[in-house]
Amino acid sequence: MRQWTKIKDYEEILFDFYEGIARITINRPRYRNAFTPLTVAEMSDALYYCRECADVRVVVLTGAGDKAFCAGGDMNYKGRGGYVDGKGVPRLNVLDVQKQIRSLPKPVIAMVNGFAIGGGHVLHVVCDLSIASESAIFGQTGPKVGSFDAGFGSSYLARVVGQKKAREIWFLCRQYSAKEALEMGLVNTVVPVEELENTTVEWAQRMMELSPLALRMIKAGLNAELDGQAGIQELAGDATMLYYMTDEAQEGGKAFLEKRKPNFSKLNNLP
Ligand code: S0N
Repeated sequence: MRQWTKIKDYEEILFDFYEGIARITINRPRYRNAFTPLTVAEMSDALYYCRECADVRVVVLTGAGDKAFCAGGDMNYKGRGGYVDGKGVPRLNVLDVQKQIRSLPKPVIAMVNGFAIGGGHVLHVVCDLSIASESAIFGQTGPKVGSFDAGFGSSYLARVVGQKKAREIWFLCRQYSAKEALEMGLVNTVVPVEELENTTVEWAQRMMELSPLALRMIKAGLNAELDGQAGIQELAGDATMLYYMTDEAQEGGKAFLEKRKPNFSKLNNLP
């Protein structure tokens, strides 16, 4: 039995850590882990921690209990304009979390057991990898329940499974088995439920043996192709970070502070 250590207390999520892996668990099993504005705010806070903390190398997103990964937005909170928070403000703050997952410079694995439905399905789609139990069930429901996600939930879904399949998923609002999800490339692997956590940890450990910077650049590059100027900004930000590590960039800054002309002549000029 693996010992996960609690990172921080929240009301609607669990957040714990095991040997480089931070695990965020949506903890509303009574509602099939449907998320409220608070759940989403807490996920956002935990993801921010994951970004800042150097000890976190891989993030796992999952749902509590054996019934659901996440059943999307909690419809008890749905008002006009979004899901209404404790102050009466309607929000679609899950969109911010989708962006956070996508731009986190570390791999994020969705560990899916049970239903991944609606906005919960989109959450697994935006993760870098999805590992499903044999009983996992996938699907969008928006057009059936008065909502839709025409952002990553549609466009990135289409990049993952192809345009025809993405349209089928949204236009028919069917549910798909884990086997079907694997066949359409919607998940990376399917394992018996007893092996779900072990497999997820093994995949995370495998990634932690590899160069974190290489994985970071690959993630940014894969995003950049799809995310327009925001994607390029991310990749360019990483390039800038690497440039700042060079003597060349150091010399520029140093020269300015020493009020002299920079001397870039002795530095390597690779072909
Ligand atoms: C998940 C389903 C298939 C499970 O069925 P099952 O096992 O038969 O359980 P149930 O008896 O149905 O459920 C158990 C209890 O859990 C409650 N519950 C389940 N899902 C939700 C939910 N989403 N909100 C609130 N409660 C939920 C049930 O009501 C039940 O409670 P009791 O015991 O009191 O009866 C099945 O539950 C199901 O189909 N659920 C609904 C799934 C769904 O349609 N989700 C989509 C919701 N909308 C979004 O996700 C939108 C996301 C979003 O925020 C967004 C993001 C970007 C852009 C736009 C949007 C947007 O607003 O659309």
